[in-house]
Amino acid sequence: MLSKLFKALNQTRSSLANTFRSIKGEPASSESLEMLEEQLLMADLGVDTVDEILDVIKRHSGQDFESKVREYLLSIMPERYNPTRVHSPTVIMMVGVNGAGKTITAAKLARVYKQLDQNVMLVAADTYRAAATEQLKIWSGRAGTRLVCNERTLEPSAVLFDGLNAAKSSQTDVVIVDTAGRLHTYKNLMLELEKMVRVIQTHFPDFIIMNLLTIDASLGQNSLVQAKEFGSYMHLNGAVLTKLDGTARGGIVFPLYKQLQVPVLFIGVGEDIDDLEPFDPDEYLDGLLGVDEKSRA
Ligand SMILES: Nc1nc2c(ncn2[C@@H]2O[C@H](COP(=O)(O)OP(=O)(O)OP(=O)(O)O)[C@@H](O)[C@H]2O)c(=O)[nH]1
Ligand SMILES: [Mg+2]
Repeated sequence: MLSKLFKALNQTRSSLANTFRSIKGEPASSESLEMLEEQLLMADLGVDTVDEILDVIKRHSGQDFESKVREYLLSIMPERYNPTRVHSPTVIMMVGVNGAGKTITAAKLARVYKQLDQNVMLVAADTYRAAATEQLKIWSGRAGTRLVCNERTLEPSAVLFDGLNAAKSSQTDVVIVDTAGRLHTYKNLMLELEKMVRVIQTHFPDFIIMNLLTIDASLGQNSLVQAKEFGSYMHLNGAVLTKLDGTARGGIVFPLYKQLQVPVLFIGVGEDIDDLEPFDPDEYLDGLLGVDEKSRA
């Protein structure tokens, strides 16, 4: 059976795999290498990684370079993420720009941890967008988890505080906090996030904090700027790459990790509650390069 991740990488793969195939088994011409370079850059793998891939191909020209390329890519990727290793209690802060997929991913994550028999709670700390709490209420129903919200306050730290207090008194393992979308250039909003993290550190020191940046895969290189900026206000433990199913630009995993040391931990592969996968480098490479396509079909 084809995995959801493999399917979600369909568009990225079809542009890359065809180009790889076209230079297979022959001495690579400069024209074909140029075409490959263009495709790899368009898929967001980043200049350094693309240069290195081209070097690997040149070194193995006319031979089976695919396995060498795969070997190289595996060596520069984040490890497989294992959500079963989550510490109890953990608070996951969902941060990112507007519309990246934070709210839906928060609910998808709640579902992942619930299925691992964790006691999970969602916290609606987006006090800016009118319909945000309503949206999370619907999605917490789909995830089958509890939700803490307070529509009478506009102070996200206050909702966070209430949520963590409730989590503490109910032996909650994983608290997932939805926050408002914010542009990384809005200093006051970024400082507000910093404050929320400080509230946890000061008042709830037992909680392990996991700051997760939600990134829309179709935004391309702009995601690196976002990661850098968010990372200057808070330690980013990892990223969730969403909407991989709707883009041919699935390669941002590489520069995020190589340049900024932000590992992708989860991948969003659709709009349903179950459309979230822990990051697995082997599966990801299968999906990206289509190397094992025949054996999987
Ligand atoms: N196809 C696809 N759509 C996604 C995925 N993740 C999120 N979306 C869609 O992206 C849109 C925005 O999702 P939200 O979760 O509301 O995004 P947000 O970051 O909370 O947005 P704000 O709160 O306004 O900042 C919705 O239409 C989602 O269905 C994904 O993995 N695949
Ligand atoms: Mg939201």
